[in-house]
Amino acid sequence: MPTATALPSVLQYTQKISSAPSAHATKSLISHYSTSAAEHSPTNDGANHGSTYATLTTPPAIVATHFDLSKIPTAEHAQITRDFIIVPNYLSPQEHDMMVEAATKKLKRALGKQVRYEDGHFDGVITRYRECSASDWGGAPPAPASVQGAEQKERQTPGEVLQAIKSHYFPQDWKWVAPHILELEAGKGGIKPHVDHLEASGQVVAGLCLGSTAVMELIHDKEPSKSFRVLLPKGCFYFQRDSVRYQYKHGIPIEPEDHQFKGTVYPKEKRISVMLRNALEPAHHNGH
Ligand SMILES: O=C(O)CCC(=O)C(=O)O
Repeated sequence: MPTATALPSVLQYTQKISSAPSAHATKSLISHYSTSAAEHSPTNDGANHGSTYATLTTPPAIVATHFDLSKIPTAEHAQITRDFIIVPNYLSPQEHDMMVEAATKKLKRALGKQVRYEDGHFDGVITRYRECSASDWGGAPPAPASVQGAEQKERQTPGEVLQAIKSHYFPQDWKWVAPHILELEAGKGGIKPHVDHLEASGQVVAGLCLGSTAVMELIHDKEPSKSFRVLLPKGCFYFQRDSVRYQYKHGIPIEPEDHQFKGTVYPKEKRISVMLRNALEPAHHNGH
């Protein structure tokens, strides 16, 4: 891409395994992150041709800087970093600003001119926020063949960004629910720990982080002593899936002093996330 920030290749996130197992089978195979030459073969253009999704995992260097797993048994680290993927700097600065502008416009159009922060979700999960759906961002046509898989291409519209995410990280035949824009107010905007509605979407909850750095806390639903935190810098893309999506509650601390990662408090500035969820299909519902 034409900026100094190189977009991360999906291949960095791929583990070398001999075949494409099901998501269930993959759990036992996750043992290392490989940077073998085969994965970087020039014939491999970085697009997700079907088998990549199952083998994605967060590379160790990014785990070291973006995960605090100190309250998770070591034996479970590989599973968590397979089921919570972070791609820092997914967006270039230009793409980030384009997304912020488009999301802000959409919120304004949906909610009127006035900036309005609702005090609490009907179920009390989110505080000081505003949100809307962005159904027309879902259907951007695929990029022309000459640039398909070329993660170097600057994306010009939200639809192109979301389409690139879907085609680079996920199986091509998945269906998606309409993207959702969520803005948290500076200061007291936050999200209480929750598991996303099981019947409303499938095994992936993905987000693009805009505006400011957020700290996400994930707490095991049945064993609350097991929790971990992830640092979500602005411009990152992340997703949770499978064991993390179903077994851990996720949230963003509401109290500014609790918005910390490894001892550093991150100021709670205005933050926007663009959330993507795959549609619930019986074949994808892995129970929990
Ligand atoms: O804003 C985020 O990154 C997470 C939002 C969230 O918790 C959700 O949509 O379930």
